[in-house]
Amino acid sequence: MITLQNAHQFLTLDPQSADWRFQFAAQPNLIFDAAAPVVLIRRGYLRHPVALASLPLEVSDPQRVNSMHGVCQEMRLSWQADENGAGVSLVFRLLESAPVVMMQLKLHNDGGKPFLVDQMQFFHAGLEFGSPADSLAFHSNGWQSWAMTGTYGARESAWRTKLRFIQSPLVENPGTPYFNHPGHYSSDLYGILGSRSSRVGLLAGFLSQREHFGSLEAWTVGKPGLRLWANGDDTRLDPGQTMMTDWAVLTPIDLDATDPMGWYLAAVARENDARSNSSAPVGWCSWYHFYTHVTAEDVRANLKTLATVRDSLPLDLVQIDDGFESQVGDWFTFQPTFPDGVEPLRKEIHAAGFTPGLWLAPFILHPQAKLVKEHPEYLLRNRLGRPVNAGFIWNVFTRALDITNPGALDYACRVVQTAAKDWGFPYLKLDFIYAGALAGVRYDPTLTRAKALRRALEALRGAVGEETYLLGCGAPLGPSVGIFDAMRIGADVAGDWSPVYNNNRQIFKYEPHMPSLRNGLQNTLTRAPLHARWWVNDPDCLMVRPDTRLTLEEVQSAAAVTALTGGSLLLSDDLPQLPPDRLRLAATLLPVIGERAQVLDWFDHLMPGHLRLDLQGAIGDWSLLALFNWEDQPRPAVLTRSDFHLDSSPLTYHSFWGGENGRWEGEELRLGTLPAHGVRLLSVRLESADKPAYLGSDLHISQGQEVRNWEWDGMVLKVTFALPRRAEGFVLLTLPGKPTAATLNGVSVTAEALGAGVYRFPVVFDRKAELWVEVAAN
Ligand code: 9PG
Repeated sequence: MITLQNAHQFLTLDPQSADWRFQFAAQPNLIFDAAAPVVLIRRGYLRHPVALASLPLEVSDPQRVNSMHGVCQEMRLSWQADENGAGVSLVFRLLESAPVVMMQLKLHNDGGKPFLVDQMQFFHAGLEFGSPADSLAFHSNGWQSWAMTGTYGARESAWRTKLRFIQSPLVENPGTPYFNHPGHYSSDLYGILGSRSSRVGLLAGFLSQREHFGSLEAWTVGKPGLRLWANGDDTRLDPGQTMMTDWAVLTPIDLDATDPMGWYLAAVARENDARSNSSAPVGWCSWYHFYTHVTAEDVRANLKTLATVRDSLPLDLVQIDDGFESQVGDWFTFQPTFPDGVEPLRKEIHAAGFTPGLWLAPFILHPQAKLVKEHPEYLLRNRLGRPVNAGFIWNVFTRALDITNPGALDYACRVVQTAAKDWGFPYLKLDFIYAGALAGVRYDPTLTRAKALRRALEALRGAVGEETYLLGCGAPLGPSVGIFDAMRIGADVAGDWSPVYNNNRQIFKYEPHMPSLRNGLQNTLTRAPLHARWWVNDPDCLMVRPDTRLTLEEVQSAAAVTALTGGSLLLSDDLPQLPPDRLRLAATLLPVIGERAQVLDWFDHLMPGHLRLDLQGAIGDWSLLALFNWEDQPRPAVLTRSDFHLDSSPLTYHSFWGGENGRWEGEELRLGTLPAHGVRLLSVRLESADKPAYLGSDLHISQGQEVRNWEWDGMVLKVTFALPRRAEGFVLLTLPGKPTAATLNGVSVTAEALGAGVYRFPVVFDRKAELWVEVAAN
């Protein structure tokens, strides 16, 4: 046996079979037993593994090496090339500073003939957690923006689209198998198999997807296990060439840590030079009211309203979505409803003091696009020479560009460059990016799908320059890190809770990736940890208008999820028609909090329902707690301290939309009924006995960030409010004595006593206000 070890972990390798096993020092019950790697290649029509077991293996002596993630112990396994020249090697690295195993596979063609690479499998491993099999769960990550992400319990089946050739091309990685029976799961890029009882998980995944789309398979039936591989996509490896995988990693996860995936997410950001300093867009988008029927006049009318209501609703971005172009694929000609194209609108948006944004879909084609007829050679095709299906969208089966064809890539680059440089848009939403990575026969057969996509994305970024803000959408996640400033991380929202098509709700109810508020919120919650690490998360638009099929409670849940997960905030209603109460609801989210909450039950429920965001400010420390009810019927609103990781200190609370407030002493806090799909959003803080405290407000969703300054001299409390807008509402203060006098900006105000030392002060101000309260000695 050969061992490689450090303070965090040790790996043992059988030099005969190349089977390996490792354990982490801090998780002695987690045992990982892996079989030797498997490399599948094709010569002609025959797919076969490189026969590693029968080839001489050389194992290097352990070495200490530097990597961008820290110092590692490294060991190299090199197999002699087989009779056709296929030579495989595997590198192990154990990180010294953290319990992390890194791995890379290499495949070299030493022979005289090319072969095709089907799959490079790192391991097929059995796992032990030292806890009952039915406590196991698997966290599955979807391939691209819209693809569902969440944790399945051992008895649950993964959600999978039933709309095979209609939806699958969009959301499923052709290299990943999808299962829909209990106990068998798959994932893209990363996945976590863990135990809900022992609270330990194992994350397996890739640090990048510049070379391959890496996939995972997990099972909880029989002996639980994991399989991890890089998809070769039948890419040709020519004589003398080497194919190297992205780095794979294995790392144990404390499921209850405040930042369970922290190491991994930061490592991916490092590995790909993520654009993680970009600011979160705040604005308006045309899609979710006007859809493809949008006109230049609609955009103008909304721009006018945005300017008019700016004092109470300060938004910045005005993004024109799909509907201006004459056809998806024909980007230089326009619909009659945009008679002068989009450049004049860009100027008007600029002149009004907003940031203009434009939607483009550079890799996908409407079958009737002129480009299809003019350049049939640009189309990605299958083995039979037929254009591949990029999914059923806009009520047609769409086509994709072969982005390895220089002419096609050049066209895509010209499209984005024209929008950025000639039309002058500083913000572009690049949609349907997956279309560049569909399975097909490519112009350049030596590029994997991931590599082809990564190169094309780099070319697009090069074409628009560093300064253009790029939002990715419908995009495979891995190759996008480092390219996009912001990324859609879930399905489209819609004016319906669950998916509907042609008025049919029942058939589509469990479609996991189709537009619907539920599907949008699902990933906004489960992919929240990616925010401000890989990019700015885009949770999709917040629809607040009253004339959808959404209840007020559903709109509040959407607002709470959007505000607490820290990503962008885009409204998408027809603003001239928006009633004042809904406008106010949206305004309370401004300015955006910009921080991401902990999703406490991310491993325990498919759709997590517990968020906690700890905040600090002039008023001290406080927390926002959100309890959601994702069930289809109302249930009692019961918050428990253990669910929110709170100790037993006495707390005070105020519920943002419900208005309930008071003390929280015991384990549970019962707050009446939580409607279906509704939320209780509470601010809670430690009770302070003899000093004034800020209990909450209805001015801003943070219930505290609106306070710039807080001064208490024992008799007078001075509170300074600052917001980038008008505000009207109330604040709740806990006072150690009766307020004898109070003024707001010098004008006397009267507090309402709510009992137990709590007083409600009406406030109305524009940007800034001073509230002075004289408190009687007790
Ligand atoms: C414009 C829209 C909006 C939206 C994008 C994207 O058929 N489909 O499954 C499907 C999925 C998503 C989709 C359209 C169709 O929406 O996410 O924000 O820009 O394109 O067409």
